[in-house]
Amino acid sequence: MKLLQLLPLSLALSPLVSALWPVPSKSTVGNSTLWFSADAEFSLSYVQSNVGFMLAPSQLLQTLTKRNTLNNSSSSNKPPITEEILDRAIRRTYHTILKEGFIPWRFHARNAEFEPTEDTGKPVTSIKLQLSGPDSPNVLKGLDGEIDESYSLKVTEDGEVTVFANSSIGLVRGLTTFTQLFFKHSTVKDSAYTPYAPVDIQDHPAFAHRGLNMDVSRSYYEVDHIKRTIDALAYSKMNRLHLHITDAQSWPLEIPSMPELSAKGAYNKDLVYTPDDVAGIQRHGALQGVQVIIEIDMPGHTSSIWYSHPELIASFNEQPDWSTYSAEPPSGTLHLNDPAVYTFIQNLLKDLLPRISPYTAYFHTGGDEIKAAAYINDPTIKSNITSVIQPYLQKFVNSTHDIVRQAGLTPMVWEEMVLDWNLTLGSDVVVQTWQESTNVNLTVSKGYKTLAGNYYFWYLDCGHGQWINFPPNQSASFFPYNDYCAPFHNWRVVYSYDPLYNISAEAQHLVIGGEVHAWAEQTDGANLDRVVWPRAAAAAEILWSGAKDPVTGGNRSQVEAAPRLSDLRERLVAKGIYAEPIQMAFCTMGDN
Ligand code: CP6
Repeated sequence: MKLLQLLPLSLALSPLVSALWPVPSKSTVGNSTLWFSADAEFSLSYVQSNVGFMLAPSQLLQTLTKRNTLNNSSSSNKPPITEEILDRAIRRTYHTILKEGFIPWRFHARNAEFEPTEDTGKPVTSIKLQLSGPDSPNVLKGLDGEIDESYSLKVTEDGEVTVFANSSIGLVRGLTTFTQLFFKHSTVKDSAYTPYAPVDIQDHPAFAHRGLNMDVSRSYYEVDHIKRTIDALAYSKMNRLHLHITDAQSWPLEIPSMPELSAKGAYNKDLVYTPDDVAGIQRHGALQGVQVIIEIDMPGHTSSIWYSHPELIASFNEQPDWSTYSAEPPSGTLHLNDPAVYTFIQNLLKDLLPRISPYTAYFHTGGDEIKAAAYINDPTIKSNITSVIQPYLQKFVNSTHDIVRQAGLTPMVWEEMVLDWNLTLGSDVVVQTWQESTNVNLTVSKGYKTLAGNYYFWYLDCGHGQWINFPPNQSASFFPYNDYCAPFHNWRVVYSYDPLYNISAEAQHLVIGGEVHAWAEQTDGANLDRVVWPRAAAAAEILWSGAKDPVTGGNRSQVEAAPRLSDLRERLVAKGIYAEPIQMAFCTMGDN
Protein backbone atom coordinates (compact mmCIF):
# COMPACT_ATOMS: atom_id res chain seq x y z
CA MET A 1 0.00 0.00 0.00
CA LYS A 2 2.70 2.40 1.00
CA LEU A 3 4.72 1.71 -2.12
CA LEU A 4 1.69 2.23 -4.33
CA GLN A 5 1.18 5.63 -2.79
CA LEU A 6 4.83 6.53 -3.12
CA LEU A 7 5.11 5.74 -6.78
CA PRO A 8 2.95 8.42 -8.37
CA LEU A 9 4.08 10.90 -5.73
CA SER A 10 7.75 10.41 -6.46
CA LEU A 11 7.16 10.63 -10.19
CA ALA A 12 5.35 13.92 -9.76
CA LEU A 13 8.15 15.29 -7.62
CA SER A 14 11.00 13.79 -9.55
CA PRO A 15 13.93 16.10 -10.17
CA LEU A 16 13.69 17.85 -13.44
CA VAL A 17 16.78 16.39 -14.99
CA SER A 18 16.44 12.64 -14.94
CA ALA A 19 20.04 12.14 -15.98
CA LEU A 20 21.87 13.86 -13.14
CA TRP A 21 23.66 12.06 -10.32
CA PRO A 22 24.05 13.35 -7.66
CA VAL A 23 20.87 15.39 -7.86
CA PRO A 24 21.59 19.16 -7.83
CA SER A 25 20.31 21.44 -5.09
CA LYS A 26 18.13 23.33 -7.57
CA SER A 27 17.42 22.71 -11.21
CA THR A 28 15.00 23.69 -13.92
CA VAL A 29 15.12 22.37 -17.45
CA GLY A 30 13.17 22.70 -20.66
CA ASN A 31 12.62 20.28 -23.49
CA SER A 32 14.54 21.81 -26.38
CA THR A 33 17.32 19.96 -28.08
CA LEU A 34 20.90 21.22 -28.28
CA TRP A 35 23.77 19.52 -30.07
CA PHE A 36 27.36 19.21 -29.05
CA SER A 37 29.75 18.15 -31.73
CA ALA A 38 33.43 18.24 -32.48
CA ASP A 39 32.68 20.24 -35.61
CA ALA A 40 30.54 22.91 -33.98
CA GLU A 41 32.08 26.34 -33.78
CA PHE A 42 32.17 27.79 -30.36
CA SER A 43 34.21 30.06 -28.25
CA LEU A 44 35.58 29.26 -24.89
CA SER A 45 36.75 31.79 -22.39
CA TYR A 46 37.76 31.97 -18.80
CA VAL A 47 36.52 35.10 -17.14
CA GLN A 48 37.36 36.31 -13.71
CA SER A 49 34.39 38.53 -13.19
CA ASN A 50 35.99 40.56 -10.44
CA VAL A 51 39.05 41.21 -12.54
CA GLY A 52 37.25 41.46 -15.79
CA PHE A 53 39.62 40.14 -18.40
CA MET A 54 39.78 37.12 -20.57
CA LEU A 55 42.26 34.50 -19.58
CA ALA A 56 44.31 32.48 -21.96
CA PRO A 57 42.66 29.27 -23.08
CA SER A 58 44.71 26.12 -23.14
CA GLN A 59 46.69 24.96 -26.13
CA LEU A 60 45.32 21.50 -25.55
CA LEU A 61 41.88 22.46 -26.61
CA GLN A 62 42.99 23.27 -30.08
CA THR A 63 44.02 19.71 -30.61
CA LEU A 64 40.72 18.49 -29.29
CA THR A 65 38.44 20.70 -31.32
CA LYS A 66 38.78 21.33 -35.00
CA ARG A 67 37.33 24.70 -35.90
CA ASN A 68 36.70 26.25 -32.55
CA THR A 69 37.39 29.91 -32.16
CA LEU A 70 39.25 30.47 -28.99
CA ASN A 71 39.54 33.78 -27.23
CA ASN A 72 43.20 34.31 -26.80
CA SER A 73 44.71 36.68 -24.35
CA SER A 74 48.19 36.95 -22.99
CA SER A 75 47.14 39.11 -20.06
CA SER A 76 46.44 36.06 -17.93
CA ASN A 77 47.62 36.16 -14.37
CA LYS A 78 45.70 33.07 -13.48
CA PRO A 79 47.82 30.84 -11.25
CA PRO A 80 49.25 27.96 -13.26
CA ILE A 81 47.47 25.48 -11.07
CA THR A 82 44.08 26.94 -11.93
CA GLU A 83 45.05 26.71 -15.57
CA GLU A 84 45.97 23.06 -15.20
CA ILE A 85 42.80 22.17 -13.28
CA LEU A 86 40.67 23.81 -15.96
CA ASP A 87 42.62 22.42 -18.91
CA ARG A 88 42.10 18.93 -17.58
CA ALA A 89 38.46 19.58 -16.79
CA ILE A 90 37.81 20.79 -20.33
CA ARG A 91 39.59 17.80 -21.84
CA ARG A 92 37.52 15.48 -19.67
CA THR A 93 34.33 17.32 -20.61
CA TYR A 94 34.98 16.90 -24.33
CA HIS A 95 36.08 13.35 -23.96
CA THR A 96 33.16 12.39 -21.76
CA ILE A 97 30.53 13.91 -24.02
CA LEU A 98 31.98 13.04 -27.41
CA LYS A 99 34.05 9.92 -26.93
CA GLU A 100 32.60 8.08 -23.95
CA GLY A 101 29.06 9.33 -24.26
CA PHE A 102 26.48 6.59 -24.19
CA ILE A 103 23.31 5.92 -26.14
CA PRO A 104 20.47 5.66 -23.63
CA TRP A 105 18.47 2.97 -25.37
CA ARG A 106 17.99 1.22 -22.03
CA PHE A 107 15.90 4.11 -20.78
CA HIS A 108 13.37 4.14 -23.57
CA ALA A 109 10.50 1.97 -24.69
CA ARG A 110 11.43 -1.14 -26.61
CA ASN A 111 12.42 -0.31 -30.18
CA ALA A 112 11.41 3.31 -29.66
CA GLU A 113 12.63 6.13 -31.90
CA PHE A 114 13.74 8.28 -29.02
CA GLU A 115 16.51 10.35 -30.55
CA PRO A 116 16.22 13.81 -32.10
CA THR A 117 16.75 14.02 -35.85
CA GLU A 118 19.70 15.99 -37.14
CA ASP A 119 17.62 19.00 -38.14
CA THR A 120 16.16 19.39 -34.62
CA GLY A 121 17.59 21.99 -32.29
CA LYS A 122 20.68 24.21 -32.30
CA PRO A 123 24.35 23.63 -31.59
CA VAL A 124 26.17 24.66 -28.45
CA THR A 125 27.82 27.89 -29.56
CA SER A 126 29.78 29.05 -26.53
CA ILE A 127 30.98 27.75 -23.23
CA LYS A 128 31.97 30.40 -20.75
CA LEU A 129 33.74 29.40 -17.57
CA GLN A 130 33.49 32.12 -15.01
CA LEU A 131 35.44 32.36 -11.75
CA SER A 132 34.52 34.95 -9.15
CA GLY A 133 38.13 35.33 -8.08
CA PRO A 134 41.50 33.66 -7.96
CA ASP A 135 41.84 30.20 -6.48
CA SER A 136 43.22 29.80 -2.99
CA PRO A 137 46.89 28.82 -3.17
CA ASN A 138 45.75 25.73 -1.22
CA VAL A 139 43.30 24.66 -3.88
CA LEU A 140 45.00 21.28 -4.26
CA LYS A 141 44.98 20.54 -0.52
CA GLY A 142 41.25 20.73 -0.06
CA LEU A 143 40.97 21.73 3.57
CA ASP A 144 37.30 21.26 4.47
CA GLY A 145 35.42 24.49 4.10
CA GLU A 146 38.23 26.23 2.26
CA ILE A 147 37.40 25.10 -1.26
CA ASP A 148 34.00 26.25 -2.43
CA GLU A 149 32.65 23.48 -4.67
CA SER A 150 29.36 25.18 -5.43
CA TYR A 151 28.57 26.24 -8.99
CA SER A 152 25.81 27.42 -11.22
CA LEU A 153 25.23 26.15 -14.73
CA LYS A 154 23.14 27.86 -17.38
CA VAL A 155 22.46 26.54 -20.85
CA THR A 156 20.29 28.74 -23.05
CA GLU A 157 18.10 27.50 -25.88
CA ASP A 158 20.48 29.30 -28.22
CA GLY A 159 23.36 27.16 -27.09
CA GLU A 160 25.16 29.52 -24.75
CA VAL A 161 26.65 27.76 -21.77
CA THR A 162 27.90 29.50 -18.65
CA VAL A 163 29.42 27.80 -15.65
CA PHE A 164 30.01 30.08 -12.71
CA ALA A 165 31.92 29.18 -9.55
CA ASN A 166 34.02 30.60 -6.76
CA SER A 167 36.85 28.14 -7.30
CA SER A 168 38.21 26.13 -10.18
CA ILE A 169 36.99 23.00 -8.39
CA GLY A 170 33.48 24.46 -8.49
CA LEU A 171 33.91 24.77 -12.26
CA VAL A 172 35.06 21.14 -12.35
CA ARG A 173 31.86 20.09 -10.57
CA GLY A 174 29.76 22.22 -12.92
CA LEU A 175 31.37 20.78 -16.04
CA THR A 176 30.78 17.29 -14.66
CA THR A 177 27.09 18.08 -14.39
CA PHE A 178 27.21 19.55 -17.90
CA THR A 179 28.40 16.24 -19.34
CA GLN A 180 25.48 14.44 -17.72
CA LEU A 181 23.01 16.52 -19.72
CA PHE A 182 24.22 14.90 -22.95
CA PHE A 183 23.64 11.61 -24.69
CA LYS A 184 25.56 10.26 -27.64
CA HIS A 185 23.63 10.02 -30.87
CA SER A 186 23.48 6.58 -32.39
CA THR A 187 23.76 7.66 -36.02
CA VAL A 188 24.97 11.27 -36.16
CA LYS A 189 28.73 10.89 -36.08
CA ASP A 190 30.78 12.41 -33.23
CA SER A 191 27.70 14.12 -31.87
CA ALA A 192 25.86 14.30 -28.63
CA TYR A 193 22.60 16.01 -27.81
CA THR A 194 20.75 17.22 -24.78
CA PRO A 195 16.96 17.15 -24.74
CA TYR A 196 16.84 19.46 -21.71
CA ALA A 197 17.57 23.03 -22.89
CA PRO A 198 17.21 25.56 -21.40
CA VAL A 199 18.91 24.48 -18.19
CA ASP A 200 19.39 26.42 -15.00
CA ILE A 201 21.16 24.66 -12.16
CA GLN A 202 22.39 25.88 -8.82
CA ASP A 203 24.27 23.35 -6.82
CA HIS A 204 26.37 22.94 -3.70
CA PRO A 205 27.47 20.00 -1.55
CA ALA A 206 25.65 19.06 1.65
CA PHE A 207 28.86 17.69 3.23
CA ALA A 208 32.46 18.86 2.87
CA HIS A 209 34.07 15.41 3.10
CA ARG A 210 32.74 12.81 0.65
CA GLY A 211 35.03 9.85 0.41
CA LEU A 212 35.98 6.29 -0.28
CA ASN A 213 38.31 4.39 2.03
CA MET A 214 40.33 1.97 -0.06
CA ASP A 215 42.41 -0.70 1.64
CA VAL A 216 45.51 -1.18 -0.51
CA SER A 217 47.37 -3.26 2.07
CA ARG A 218 45.35 -6.52 2.16
CA SER A 219 45.44 -6.47 -1.63
CA TYR A 220 47.80 -4.54 -3.84
CA TYR A 221 46.16 -2.46 -6.53
CA GLU A 222 47.95 -1.21 -9.62
CA VAL A 223 48.42 2.57 -9.64
CA ASP A 224 46.12 2.77 -12.66
CA HIS A 225 43.33 1.02 -10.78
CA ILE A 226 43.60 3.66 -8.08
CA LYS A 227 43.62 6.50 -10.60
CA ARG A 228 40.63 5.03 -12.40
CA THR A 229 38.80 4.85 -9.08
CA ILE A 230 39.63 8.52 -8.51
CA ASP A 231 38.13 9.39 -11.90
CA ALA A 232 34.90 7.64 -10.96
CA LEU A 233 34.88 9.35 -7.54
CA ALA A 234 35.24 12.75 -9.19
CA TYR A 235 32.52 11.87 -11.69
CA SER A 236 30.18 11.17 -8.74
CA LYS A 237 31.29 14.44 -7.10
CA MET A 238 33.13 12.64 -4.31
CA ASN A 239 36.19 14.53 -3.13
CA ARG A 240 38.29 12.23 -0.92
CA LEU A 241 40.14 8.99 -1.48
CA HIS A 242 41.36 7.65 1.84
CA LEU A 243 44.18 5.19 1.15
CA HIS A 244 44.47 2.68 3.98
CA ILE A 245 47.97 2.04 2.72
CA THR A 246 49.46 -0.11 5.50
CA ASP A 247 48.03 -2.87 7.66
CA ALA A 248 49.00 -6.11 9.35
CA GLN A 249 49.29 -8.16 6.18
CA SER A 250 51.49 -5.97 3.96
CA TRP A 251 53.44 -2.72 3.92
CA PRO A 252 53.40 -1.66 0.27
CA LEU A 253 54.49 1.93 0.95
CA GLU A 254 58.09 2.68 0.03
CA ILE A 255 59.79 5.01 2.50
CA PRO A 256 63.10 6.09 0.88
CA SER A 257 64.96 6.62 4.15
CA MET A 258 63.69 3.27 5.50
CA PRO A 259 63.75 1.03 2.42
CA GLU A 260 63.56 -2.12 4.55
CA LEU A 261 59.91 -1.42 5.41
CA SER A 262 58.54 -2.20 1.96
CA ALA A 263 61.50 -4.36 0.93
CA LYS A 264 60.52 -6.83 3.64
CA GLY A 265 56.93 -5.89 4.42
CA ALA A 266 55.41 -5.74 0.94
CA TYR A 267 54.04 -8.98 -0.49
CA ASN A 268 56.65 -8.72 -3.22
CA LYS A 269 59.25 -6.18 -4.30
CA ASP A 270 57.07 -5.19 -7.25
CA LEU A 271 53.95 -4.70 -5.16
CA VAL A 272 54.98 -1.33 -3.74
CA TYR A 273 53.95 2.28 -4.04
CA THR A 274 56.98 4.47 -4.69
CA PRO A 275 57.05 8.15 -3.72
CA ASP A 276 56.43 8.94 -7.38
CA ASP A 277 53.44 6.60 -7.45
CA VAL A 278 51.94 8.27 -4.39
CA ALA A 279 52.58 11.79 -5.68
CA GLY A 280 51.17 10.82 -9.08
CA ILE A 281 48.03 9.39 -7.51
CA GLN A 282 47.61 12.43 -5.29
CA ARG A 283 48.14 14.92 -8.08
CA HIS A 284 45.78 13.01 -10.35
CA GLY A 285 43.14 13.35 -7.65
CA ALA A 286 43.83 16.90 -6.51
CA LEU A 287 43.51 18.25 -10.04
CA GLN A 288 39.92 16.99 -10.08
CA GLY A 289 39.22 18.04 -6.50
CA VAL A 290 39.75 14.58 -5.01
CA GLN A 291 42.25 14.71 -2.15
CA VAL A 292 44.09 11.51 -1.42
CA ILE A 293 44.45 11.04 2.33
CA ILE A 294 47.12 8.60 3.45
CA GLU A 295 46.57 6.45 6.53
CA ILE A 296 49.32 4.71 8.44
CA ASP A 297 47.28 2.58 10.80
CA MET A 298 48.93 2.43 14.25
CA PRO A 299 49.66 1.22 16.88
CA GLY A 300 47.55 -1.87 16.00
CA HIS A 301 47.35 -3.42 12.53
CA THR A 302 51.13 -3.06 12.26
CA SER A 303 52.43 -6.61 12.09
CA SER A 304 53.80 -5.94 8.58
CA ILE A 305 56.44 -3.79 10.33
CA TRP A 306 57.66 -6.98 12.05
CA TYR A 307 59.17 -8.27 8.81
CA SER A 308 61.69 -5.41 8.85
CA HIS A 309 61.67 -4.33 12.52
CA PRO A 310 60.76 -7.30 14.73
CA GLU A 311 62.19 -5.45 17.75
CA LEU A 312 59.31 -2.92 17.61
CA ILE A 313 56.38 -5.36 17.50
CA ALA A 314 54.67 -7.22 20.35
CA SER A 315 52.44 -10.32 20.13
CA PHE A 316 53.47 -11.07 16.56
CA ASN A 317 51.52 -13.81 14.80
CA GLU A 318 50.29 -15.57 17.93
CA GLN A 319 48.86 -18.91 16.83
CA PRO A 320 46.33 -20.35 17.06
CA ASP A 321 44.65 -17.76 19.29
CA TRP A 322 45.56 -14.69 17.24
CA SER A 323 42.13 -13.24 18.00
CA THR A 324 43.14 -12.62 21.61
CA TYR A 325 45.72 -10.16 20.34
CA SER A 326 44.29 -8.63 17.18
CA ALA A 327 41.21 -8.26 15.02
CA GLU A 328 42.72 -10.17 12.17
CA PRO A 329 45.71 -12.42 11.70
CA PRO A 330 48.63 -11.98 11.82
CA SER A 331 48.47 -10.35 15.25
CA GLY A 332 51.08 -7.78 16.20
CA THR A 333 51.21 -4.28 17.59
CA LEU A 334 53.81 -1.54 18.04
CA HIS A 335 55.36 -1.34 21.51
CA LEU A 336 53.64 1.51 23.24
CA ASN A 337 56.30 2.87 25.56
CA ASP A 338 59.43 2.23 23.59
CA PRO A 339 61.86 5.04 22.64
CA ALA A 340 62.78 3.00 19.57
CA VAL A 341 59.15 3.12 18.41
CA TYR A 342 59.03 6.89 18.94
CA THR A 343 62.19 7.29 16.88
CA PHE A 344 60.77 4.98 14.22
CA ILE A 345 57.52 6.97 13.92
CA GLN A 346 59.42 10.24 13.87
CA ASN A 347 61.68 9.08 11.04
CA LEU A 348 58.79 7.57 9.13
CA LEU A 349 56.62 10.66 9.28
CA LYS A 350 59.49 13.08 8.69
CA ASP A 351 60.10 11.25 5.43
CA LEU A 352 56.50 10.74 4.36
CA LEU A 353 54.54 13.83 5.42
CA PRO A 354 56.44 16.55 3.53
CA ARG A 355 55.95 14.53 0.36
CA ILE A 356 52.18 14.18 0.71
CA SER A 357 51.32 17.56 2.23
CA PRO A 358 51.19 19.53 -1.06
CA TYR A 359 48.11 17.54 -2.06
CA THR A 360 46.10 17.06 1.11
CA ALA A 361 45.25 18.80 4.35
CA TYR A 362 44.84 15.54 6.29
CA PHE A 363 46.77 12.56 7.56
CA HIS A 364 45.07 9.54 9.15
CA THR A 365 46.89 7.95 12.08
CA GLY A 366 44.55 4.95 12.41
CA GLY A 367 43.94 3.63 15.90
CA ASP A 368 41.26 1.01 15.23
CA GLU A 369 40.80 -2.42 16.79
CA ILE A 370 43.53 -2.38 19.43
CA LYS A 371 43.36 -5.35 21.76
CA ALA A 372 44.59 -4.71 25.29
CA ALA A 373 45.86 -8.31 25.57
CA ALA A 374 48.49 -7.58 22.91
CA TYR A 375 50.39 -5.46 25.46
CA ILE A 376 50.93 -8.33 27.88
CA ASN A 377 53.73 -9.33 25.53
CA ASP A 378 54.95 -5.75 25.07
CA PRO A 379 58.09 -5.55 27.24
CA THR A 380 57.51 -1.81 27.62
CA ILE A 381 53.97 -2.30 29.05
CA LYS A 382 53.51 -5.93 30.25
CA SER A 383 49.85 -5.45 31.01
CA ASN A 384 46.43 -6.03 29.48
CA ILE A 385 44.71 -3.58 31.82
CA THR A 386 43.05 -0.79 29.90
CA SER A 387 43.69 1.84 32.54
CA VAL A 388 47.37 0.94 32.57
CA ILE A 389 47.67 1.07 28.79
CA GLN A 390 45.55 4.19 28.24
CA PRO A 391 48.09 6.86 29.38
CA TYR A 392 50.76 5.34 27.14
CA LEU A 393 48.36 5.33 24.21
CA GLN A 394 47.47 8.96 24.93
CA LYS A 395 51.14 9.88 24.93
CA PHE A 396 51.77 7.93 21.75
CA VAL A 397 48.89 9.59 19.87
CA ASN A 398 49.79 13.06 21.21
CA SER A 399 53.30 12.64 19.94
CA THR A 400 52.21 11.36 16.53
CA HIS A 401 49.64 14.12 16.13
CA ASP A 402 52.21 16.78 17.01
CA ILE A 403 54.40 15.53 14.19
CA VAL A 404 51.40 15.57 11.84
CA ARG A 405 50.57 19.16 12.80
CA GLN A 406 54.20 20.25 12.42
CA ALA A 407 53.94 19.04 8.82
CA GLY A 408 50.95 21.36 8.35
CA LEU A 409 48.42 18.52 8.31
CA THR A 410 45.30 17.81 10.34
CA PRO A 411 45.17 14.41 12.08
CA MET A 412 42.39 11.92 11.57
CA VAL A 413 41.72 8.85 13.76
CA TRP A 414 39.36 5.89 13.96
CA GLU A 415 36.54 6.19 16.50
CA GLU A 416 38.02 3.79 19.09
CA MET A 417 40.60 6.41 20.07
CA VAL A 418 37.92 8.54 21.69
CA LEU A 419 35.05 6.08 22.25
CA ASP A 420 36.90 3.03 23.63
CA TRP A 421 40.16 4.48 24.88
CA ASN A 422 38.74 7.79 25.96
CA LEU A 423 41.73 9.75 24.65
CA THR A 424 41.60 13.51 24.71
CA LEU A 425 42.53 14.78 21.27
CA GLY A 426 42.99 18.23 19.76
CA SER A 427 39.86 20.01 18.61
CA ASP A 428 41.28 19.93 15.07
CA VAL A 429 41.17 16.12 14.92
CA VAL A 430 38.66 14.42 12.62
CA VAL A 431 37.22 11.24 14.13
CA GLN A 432 36.08 8.56 11.71
CA THR A 433 33.25 6.37 12.98
CA TRP A 434 32.68 2.89 11.57
CA GLN A 435 30.68 0.74 14.00
CA GLU A 436 27.19 1.61 15.25
CA SER A 437 25.29 4.44 13.49
CA THR A 438 24.80 5.91 16.95
CA ASN A 439 28.56 6.40 17.34
CA VAL A 440 28.39 9.55 15.21
CA ASN A 441 26.32 11.07 17.97
CA LEU A 442 28.84 9.96 20.60
CA THR A 443 31.83 11.55 18.86
CA VAL A 444 30.06 14.82 18.04
CA SER A 445 28.85 14.96 21.64
CA LYS A 446 32.50 14.97 22.63
CA GLY A 447 32.91 17.93 20.29
CA TYR A 448 34.90 16.22 17.53
CA LYS A 449 34.56 16.79 13.82
CA THR A 450 33.23 13.46 12.66
CA LEU A 451 33.03 11.26 9.59
CA ALA A 452 30.06 8.92 9.25
CA GLY A 453 29.95 5.56 7.48
CA ASN A 454 29.51 2.22 9.19
CA TYR A 455 29.61 -1.46 8.42
CA TYR A 456 25.84 -1.93 8.33
CA PHE A 457 25.37 0.55 5.50
CA TRP A 458 28.60 1.74 3.96
CA TYR A 459 30.98 -1.25 3.90
CA LEU A 460 31.05 -2.17 0.24
CA ASP A 461 33.16 -5.32 0.53
CA CYS A 462 30.74 -7.07 2.90
CA GLY A 463 28.84 -10.09 1.75
CA HIS A 464 31.57 -12.28 0.36
CA GLY A 465 31.01 -14.76 3.19
CA GLN A 466 34.32 -13.90 4.76
CA TRP A 467 36.64 -16.81 5.34
CA ILE A 468 40.33 -16.56 5.67
CA ASN A 469 42.39 -19.53 4.67
CA PHE A 470 45.59 -19.07 6.56
CA PRO A 471 48.94 -19.84 5.07
CA PRO A 472 49.83 -23.53 5.39
CA ASN A 473 51.89 -23.13 8.56
CA GLN A 474 48.95 -21.60 10.41
CA SER A 475 45.58 -22.90 11.47
CA ALA A 476 42.48 -22.23 9.47
CA SER A 477 39.75 -20.44 11.33
CA PHE A 478 36.37 -18.90 10.85
CA PHE A 479 36.80 -15.21 10.29
CA PRO A 480 34.94 -13.45 13.09
CA TYR A 481 33.35 -10.51 11.34
CA ASN A 482 31.49 -12.75 8.95
CA ASP A 483 28.51 -12.41 11.28
CA TYR A 484 28.01 -8.71 10.99
CA CYS A 485 29.72 -7.92 7.71
CA ALA A 486 27.02 -9.67 5.71
CA PRO A 487 25.02 -9.95 3.62
CA PHE A 488 25.97 -7.93 0.56
CA HIS A 489 24.78 -4.36 1.07
CA ASN A 490 22.94 -3.44 -2.08
CA TRP A 491 22.67 0.15 -3.32
CA ARG A 492 19.38 0.68 -1.52
CA VAL A 493 21.06 -0.12 1.80
CA VAL A 494 23.89 2.28 0.99
CA TYR A 495 21.39 4.92 -0.14
CA SER A 496 19.20 4.64 2.95
CA TYR A 497 21.89 5.77 5.39
CA ASP A 498 21.73 9.32 6.72
CA PRO A 499 25.00 10.62 8.22
CA LEU A 500 22.90 13.00 10.32
CA TYR A 501 20.79 10.21 11.81
CA ASN A 502 19.90 11.18 15.37
CA ILE A 503 22.14 14.27 15.38
CA SER A 504 20.69 17.40 16.95
CA ALA A 505 20.48 20.52 14.80
CA GLU A 506 23.19 22.25 16.87
CA ALA A 507 25.64 19.38 16.46
CA GLN A 508 25.14 18.74 12.74
CA HIS A 509 27.95 21.07 11.66
CA LEU A 510 30.39 18.66 13.32
CA VAL A 511 29.42 15.88 10.93
CA ILE A 512 31.71 17.01 8.15
CA GLY A 513 30.88 14.07 5.90
CA GLY A 514 31.54 10.40 5.54
CA GLU A 515 33.23 7.60 3.70
CA VAL A 516 32.24 4.32 2.15
CA HIS A 517 34.73 1.52 2.66
CA ALA A 518 36.37 -1.01 0.38
CA TRP A 519 38.32 -3.36 2.61
CA ALA A 520 40.45 -5.67 0.58
CA GLU A 521 40.54 -9.10 2.22
CA GLN A 522 38.50 -10.32 -0.74
CA THR A 523 38.75 -7.44 -3.16
CA ASP A 524 41.51 -6.72 -5.63
CA GLY A 525 41.95 -5.24 -9.08
CA ALA A 526 39.82 -7.96 -10.64
CA ASN A 527 36.63 -7.11 -8.73
CA LEU A 528 37.37 -3.58 -7.56
CA ASP A 529 34.94 -1.87 -9.91
CA ARG A 530 31.99 -4.09 -9.16
CA VAL A 531 32.61 -3.95 -5.42
CA VAL A 532 32.79 -0.15 -5.40
CA TRP A 533 30.53 0.96 -8.27
CA PRO A 534 27.84 2.08 -8.50
CA ARG A 535 27.22 1.67 -4.75
CA ALA A 536 29.84 4.28 -3.80
CA ALA A 537 27.85 6.66 -5.98
CA ALA A 538 24.74 5.94 -3.91
CA ALA A 539 26.67 7.31 -0.93
CA ALA A 540 27.97 10.14 -3.13
CA GLU A 541 24.44 11.41 -3.65
CA ILE A 542 23.70 11.22 0.08
CA LEU A 543 26.87 13.20 0.79
CA TRP A 544 26.48 15.75 -2.00
CA SER A 545 22.71 16.22 -2.03
CA GLY A 546 21.85 15.19 1.55
CA ALA A 547 19.93 12.11 2.68
CA LYS A 548 16.60 13.88 2.98
CA ASP A 549 14.25 14.74 0.17
CA PRO A 550 13.86 18.54 0.49
CA VAL A 551 10.19 18.28 -0.48
CA THR A 552 8.98 15.37 1.65
CA GLY A 553 11.55 15.76 4.45
CA GLY A 554 11.85 11.96 4.49
CA ASN A 555 14.59 9.81 3.05
CA ARG A 556 15.07 10.22 -0.67
CA SER A 557 12.94 7.98 -2.84
CA GLN A 558 14.72 4.89 -4.13
CA VAL A 559 12.06 4.62 -6.82
CA GLU A 560 13.03 8.02 -8.16
CA ALA A 561 16.74 7.36 -7.70
CA ALA A 562 16.93 3.99 -9.47
CA PRO A 563 16.76 5.19 -13.10
CA ARG A 564 19.14 8.05 -12.38
CA LEU A 565 21.64 5.73 -10.74
CA SER A 566 21.24 3.36 -13.70
CA ASP A 567 22.08 6.27 -15.97
CA LEU A 568 25.18 7.12 -13.93
CA ARG A 569 26.15 3.46 -14.07
CA GLU A 570 25.96 3.55 -17.88
CA ARG A 571 28.20 6.61 -17.86
CA LEU A 572 30.72 4.86 -15.58
CA VAL A 573 30.74 1.82 -17.85
CA ALA A 574 31.34 4.17 -20.78
CA LYS A 575 34.38 5.46 -18.88
CA GLY A 576 35.75 1.95 -18.62
CA ILE A 577 34.58 1.31 -15.05
CA TYR A 578 33.07 -2.16 -14.74
CA ALA A 579 30.21 -0.98 -12.54
CA GLU A 580 27.46 -3.46 -11.74
CA PRO A 581 23.98 -2.98 -13.16
CA ILE A 582 21.45 -2.18 -10.45
CA GLN A 583 18.59 -3.45 -12.58
CA MET A 584 18.02 -4.85 -16.06
CA ALA A 585 17.11 -2.65 -19.03
CA PHE A 586 13.55 -3.96 -18.86
CA CYS A 587 12.96 -2.01 -15.63
CA THR A 588 13.51 1.42 -17.17
CA MET A 589 12.39 0.45 -20.64
CA GLY A 590 8.79 -0.18 -19.74
CA ASP A 591 6.21 -1.23 -22.31
CA ASN A 592 5.90 0.06 -25.83
N1 CP6 B 1 40.78 -3.51 8.86
C1 CP6 B 1 41.01 -2.43 9.61
C2 CP6 B 1 39.53 -4.02 8.76
C3 CP6 B 1 38.45 -3.42 9.44
C4 CP6 B 1 38.76 -2.27 10.18
N2 CP6 B 1 40.02 -1.83 10.26
C5 CP6 B 1 37.11 -3.99 9.37
C6 CP6 B 1 36.38 -4.26 10.52
C7 CP6 B 1 35.11 -4.82 10.45
C8 CP6 B 1 34.57 -5.11 9.23
C9 CP6 B 1 35.26 -4.86 8.07
C10 CP6 B 1 36.52 -4.30 8.14
N3 CP6 B 1 39.38 -5.10 7.98
N4 CP6 B 1 42.24 -1.92 9.70
C11 CP6 B 1 37.73 -1.49 10.90
C12 CP6 B 1 37.88 -0.03 10.77
CL1 CP6 B 1 32.99 -5.75 9.15
